[in-house]
Amino acid sequence: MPTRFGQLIIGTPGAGKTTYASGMQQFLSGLGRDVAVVNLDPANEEVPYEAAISLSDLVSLDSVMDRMALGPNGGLVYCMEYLEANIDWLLEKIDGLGSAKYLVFDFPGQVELFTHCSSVQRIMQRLTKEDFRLTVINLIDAHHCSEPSKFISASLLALTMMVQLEMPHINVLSKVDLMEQFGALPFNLEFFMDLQDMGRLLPYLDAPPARPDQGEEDGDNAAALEDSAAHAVFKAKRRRLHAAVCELVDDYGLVSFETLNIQSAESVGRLLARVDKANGYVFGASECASTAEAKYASKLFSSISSDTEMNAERTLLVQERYSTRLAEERATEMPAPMQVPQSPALRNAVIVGSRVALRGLVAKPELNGLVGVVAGGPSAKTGRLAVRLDNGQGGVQGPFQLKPENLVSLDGGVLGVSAP
Ligand SMILES: Nc1nc2c(ncn2[C@@H]2O[C@H](COP(=O)(O)OP(=O)(O)O)[C@@H](O)[C@H]2O)c(=O)[nH]1
Ligand SMILES: [Mg+2]
Repeated sequence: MPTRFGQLIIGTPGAGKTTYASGMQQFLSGLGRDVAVVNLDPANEEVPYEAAISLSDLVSLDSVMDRMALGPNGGLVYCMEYLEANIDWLLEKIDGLGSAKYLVFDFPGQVELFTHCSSVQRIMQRLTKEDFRLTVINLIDAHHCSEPSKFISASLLALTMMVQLEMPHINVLSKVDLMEQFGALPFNLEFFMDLQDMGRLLPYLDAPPARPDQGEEDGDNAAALEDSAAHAVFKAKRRRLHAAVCELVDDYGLVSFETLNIQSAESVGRLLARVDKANGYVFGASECASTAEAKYASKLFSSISSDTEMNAERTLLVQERYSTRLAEERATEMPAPMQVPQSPALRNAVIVGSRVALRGLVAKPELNGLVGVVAGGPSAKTGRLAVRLDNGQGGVQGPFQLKPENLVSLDGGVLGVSAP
C-alpha cells in the first residue's frame, strides 16, 4: 500500500468535530481529493456525512454500557480499548476502501480518552506504523477565549494531548464566526492564536471579561461585593494555581491556535494548507481537477496555501473578519489601505512592484486574503490598480483591476504616503 494521508479530529464534546469532518469532506471532494470519513465515535448515531467506516459496526456503545454496567464515559473507554484489541478490523476496512483515500477520522469527545487512557495513542501509533501520515486536529470552541480561566484550562488540555499523543498536531479555535457574540475579549484574537505569554490573562481571572484599556471598574465592584476573608484566600490560591499552569504551558512553548469557521471555504482551505504542511501531503493523481468546479476549488486552495505562510497576514484577516468590533477599536494599529500618490511621476515608482494583500472585496469575496504584486496603474479613468495574484504554484494570475482601498501593503507602512 502507498503512503496514505489524513486527519484525526479530536476535541471536547460539542467543539464541532462531526461538523468539521463533514465540512472537510465536502471541501476535499470539491478539490478532487478522494476522501473517506471514518466515524470512530460509537455514540455518533446520526452524522451529517456519509461514513465509509463506523466503529458502531464493530462494537455497540449501548450494549457495552448494559453488559459492563458502565456509564457513557466508561463505555467509550471500553469501546476504544476494544478497537485497539481489534485494530486489524479497522485496517482491513481501510484497505478495502482502496489505496488513494484521504482519511478523516471523527473521534469521540471524552477528554480522558486522550489524556488518561493510552488506547487512542496506541491506535494512532499503529496507523502511523502502517504508513499513514496523520495530523491531529484538536478543536476548541472559541467561546473559551471569553473567559480567561476556561482558556487557560483548554490550553493545558491541548498541551496534555500534544504530549500524550506525540503526533503532528494543530490546535484550532472553532466557531470563530460566533466570536462577536461572546462580548469584548480581554485581548485581541492575535493574542489567543500566538499565545506568547499566557500569564497576561491572570489579571482578568477574577474580573468579568474586559479589555485592558477599559479600566477595572466592573472588576472592582464585583470584588467589593464578594470580598470576604475566605473568598480572598480562595482567590489567592486560585490565582497561584492558574499562574503555575500558565508558566507550564508557556515553558513548553508548544501551544498555539489556528482558527476555523466551518462555513467559510477560505477558512477551511487555510486550515487544510496547514494540515498538508504538517503531514507532508503529496498531491496524488486524484487531485487532477477535471470539472470546472474542482478547477475553481483547486485554484482557490492553491492561492490560500501560498498565502498561509504569512503569519501576520493570517491573523489580521481572521481578526478583521470575525472580530470587527475589536478591529475597529484597534484600527490605528492595523495597516491602512494603500494610498495612491497624487503625482503621476511618483505613482509607478512607489506602487508598481509592491506586495499587497486583498481585502474587503464585495463582488469577488473569494479573492479576499490573496496576495500579489501591483503590476501597474492607477488607471486615469477609474483610479484602479492592476494587480497580479500569486497562484500558489510559482506563477501568477490576473492582472485584476482593483481599487486602492481593497489593497493592504505588505511591504510595511502605507504606500505612497512617505513619498516626497
Ligand atoms: N456557528 C458555528 N457553529 C458550528 C461550527 N462548527 C460546529 N458548529 C455547531 O456546533 C454544534 C456541535 O457540533 P458537532 O459537530 O456535533 O460537535 P462534536 O460533538 O464535537 O462532534 C452543532 O450544532 C454545529 O452545528 C462553526 O464553525 N460555526
Ligand atoms: Mg461528534
